[in-house]
Amino acid sequence: MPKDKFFKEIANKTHPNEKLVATHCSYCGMQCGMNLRVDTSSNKIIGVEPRYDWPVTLGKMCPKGVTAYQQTNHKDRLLRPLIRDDASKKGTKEGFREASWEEALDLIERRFKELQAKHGKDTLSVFSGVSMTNEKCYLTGKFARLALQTRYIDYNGRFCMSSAAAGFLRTFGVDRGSTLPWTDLHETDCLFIAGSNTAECHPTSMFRIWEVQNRGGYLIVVDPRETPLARRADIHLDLRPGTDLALANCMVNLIIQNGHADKSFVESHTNGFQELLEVVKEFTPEYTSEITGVAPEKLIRAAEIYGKAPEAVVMFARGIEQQHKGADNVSAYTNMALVTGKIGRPKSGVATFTGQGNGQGGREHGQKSDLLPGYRKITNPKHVEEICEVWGLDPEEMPGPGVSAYEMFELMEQKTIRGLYLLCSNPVVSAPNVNYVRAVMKDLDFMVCSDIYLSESAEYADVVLPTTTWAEDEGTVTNLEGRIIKINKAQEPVGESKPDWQIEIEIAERLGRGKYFSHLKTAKDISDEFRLATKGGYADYYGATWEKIDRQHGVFWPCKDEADPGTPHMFLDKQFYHPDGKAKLCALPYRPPAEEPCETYPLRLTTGRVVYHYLSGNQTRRIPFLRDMCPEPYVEVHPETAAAYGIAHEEVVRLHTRRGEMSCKVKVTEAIRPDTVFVPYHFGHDDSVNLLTIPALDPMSRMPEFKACAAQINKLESASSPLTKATGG
Ligand SMILES: Nc1nc2c(c(=O)[nH]1)N[C@H]1C(S)=C(S)[C@@H](COP(=O)(O)OP(=O)(O)OC[C@H]3O[C@@H](n4cnc5c(=O)[nH]c(N)nc54)[C@H](O)[C@@H]3O)O[C@H]1N2
Ligand SMILES: Nc1nc2c(c(=O)[nH]1)N[C@H]1C(S)=C(S)[C@@H](COP(=O)(O)OP(=O)(O)OC[C@H]3O[C@@H](n4cnc5c(=O)[nH]c(N)nc54)[C@H](O)[C@@H]3O)O[C@H]1N2
Ligand code: SF4
Ligand SMILES: [Mo]
Repeated sequence: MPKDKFFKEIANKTHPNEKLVATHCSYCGMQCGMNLRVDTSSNKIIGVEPRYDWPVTLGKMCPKGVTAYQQTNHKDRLLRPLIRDDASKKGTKEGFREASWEEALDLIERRFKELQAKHGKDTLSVFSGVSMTNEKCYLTGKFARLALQTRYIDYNGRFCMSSAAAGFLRTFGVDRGSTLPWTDLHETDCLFIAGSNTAECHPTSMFRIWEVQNRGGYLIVVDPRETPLARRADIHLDLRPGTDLALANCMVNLIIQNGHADKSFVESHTNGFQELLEVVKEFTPEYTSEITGVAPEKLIRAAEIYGKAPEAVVMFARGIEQQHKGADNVSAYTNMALVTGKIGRPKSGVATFTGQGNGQGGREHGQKSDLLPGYRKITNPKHVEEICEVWGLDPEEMPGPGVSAYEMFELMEQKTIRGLYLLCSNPVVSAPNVNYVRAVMKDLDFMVCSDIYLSESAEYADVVLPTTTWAEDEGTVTNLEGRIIKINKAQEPVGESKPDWQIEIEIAERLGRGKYFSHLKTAKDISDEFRLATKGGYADYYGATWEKIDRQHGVFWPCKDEADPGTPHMFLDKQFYHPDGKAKLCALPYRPPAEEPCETYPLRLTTGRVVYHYLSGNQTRRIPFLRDMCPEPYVEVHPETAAAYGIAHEEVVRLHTRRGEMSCKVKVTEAIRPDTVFVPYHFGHDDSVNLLTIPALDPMSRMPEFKACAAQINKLESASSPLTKATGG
């Protein structure tokens, strides 16, 4: 009996009063397969089971995944719209009252129209996120450009995947996060993983990574902390935060010196080798060790192992990307694969661990300030014409490019932007330098927030709209492999909540723009228009019908038509997406982090995640098990550093940077460099480490440098020293 059928039959037999809805997790880019258990008398979700038939994750899930189902019928769900009557209470949970949809939408219509009449169309902005289906992401881009008619839209992927996107675009001419399917990973001979806490952030990748080692292959990890992944590594390159560019250049230099470059591949399929050689030759193990703090012998050994491995995959995540040279880091690590020709074939390649559930699809179809569906450029007249044809729009009417996520806040401060439609993001927790972000959001003329719960950001809104969880609607998302998969609806929306696409269409109609939206009655209608809008773009989804996704366990883009099965492996024909078909080797001189430690701020602060929480924590902090396991932020400090400052394990300390301050408990651990401290960022209000982070943006990707800034740590009794007062936020 075929495996799928076997499991389907078991499911039906063992659950007489339940139905199972095959779907995927709401959270990270792994998109683990799961069956939601639905009680057939109440039609409510009551639990979850793993999906063994899902080829990527084979029945595995992490602590967030097994509790994700608890979100939908959670007591904190927003059930009706809220209107703020008391503007003086902005920035708190107070001052709201429940309202009907009619009243809430009337108010939005009136305020949007007033603002635009007075200040022009571009006075409104959209800030969105990618925990939404492709259909919603697509519609949100269309909503900004056609309903609000504004140029200002950007999204939380700017804080997440934008450096990977910019680096891949420059190197390959295309941005698909992985050049190969995950089902290849365990068969490679060497995994070189930089800046990824895989065991906590993409836990269901781990069985493949361990399998590489079990088969005699190697794991090399680059991380300032000894994460669970680094602990298992054959080599752990424990660098100083923000110094990856030097380390990557050193790897390439040694690979070439060791004779492990593939000369014929380099000649036939790449440009820029001579320039690369000029830049990397300076990065000897000794010089690189001075910059990175990694022992020269370890650098030598790592380059040798990667260079010799018959098949190898270079992987990375936000550790290297969330730097003000994140796009350069991406291209620099990708140089390793290109110089050795270990790309464009099974079991070898390059992959970034895409973050959010739809971090890949959500960045391709028009939520980014300069992009239109199918990864088309809004600055390219031909691309604009192609989309206008689908939308029935005069190209003259297409708004131009906007600005990046953090830069939108700067335009709010300057009053270029006065209105905000925020959905699917919680920037007062997750943007850098949140003291500033909170101040400008408080000062907006009018703000709408759509969420499933009252988030910290919703506290700044004038109108809060209740929307649906991932389990109350259907559509597609694109996982970290570039595989388009189907999310299925398990229950009806709670209370009066509505899917984001429906809310956007209703607002569009009220703004007199219904002719572009009213034909879209269901998620499937949007899917059909969306696939058509991507046709001919390089992120082509046209052939990825829902029926094909079901039949094939997902469809990898590009997928041009009904006959095309999709593209699990990129570049098999050694054709890259630049006009000459070659990939670009990038020569990238080293630059230090934007803010280096100094006498006043002597430590390097880096930030990131724990396994129990997701992003701003607005979802996971409400799940009892996850909250109990990690109730509050903490700072990881090396024992030597703790001793030097006279601070003890679990003592509460105050952290300061040039932008702000926060208190939290100390976790003394040897799993971090003595010159570095780490704080997870999943907490709101005074517990947000983004009070401290620096908004230094990468010039190419506009990614903030979440991963490195200069900080001081103080015992509590000295926390209000003159120094602190002079510099605190
Ligand atoms: N549990 C959990 N899983 C998640 C998420 C979550 O919030 N929680 N979020 C999802 C999302 S959206 C994302 S983007 C991904 C993020 O996934 P990851 O990028 O794996 O997570 P981070 O914790 O941000 O950072 C990864 C590692 O980078 C290291 N690092 C810090 N500075 C540097 C540096 O300068 N160089 C190098 N080489 N490493 C450095 C940190 O020590 C950390 O171990 O996870 C996804 N999965
Ligand atoms: N210091 C520091 N800061 C960081 C990072 C870091 O490593 N360090 N990482 C950055 C990264 S990689 C990311 S991805 C960002 C993410 O940061 P955010 O964009 O703030 O991410 P979330 O917490 O997922 O916010 C999503 C919000 O939308 C709600 N929501 C969920 N589903 C839906 C839906 O379908 N519709 C609507 N309307 N709402 C929904 C959730 O309840 C939540 O309030 O944070 C960034 N910030
Ligand atoms: S690994 Fe990611 S997708 Fe899988 S269960 Fe955990 S959070 Fe969900
Ligand atoms: Mo992310």
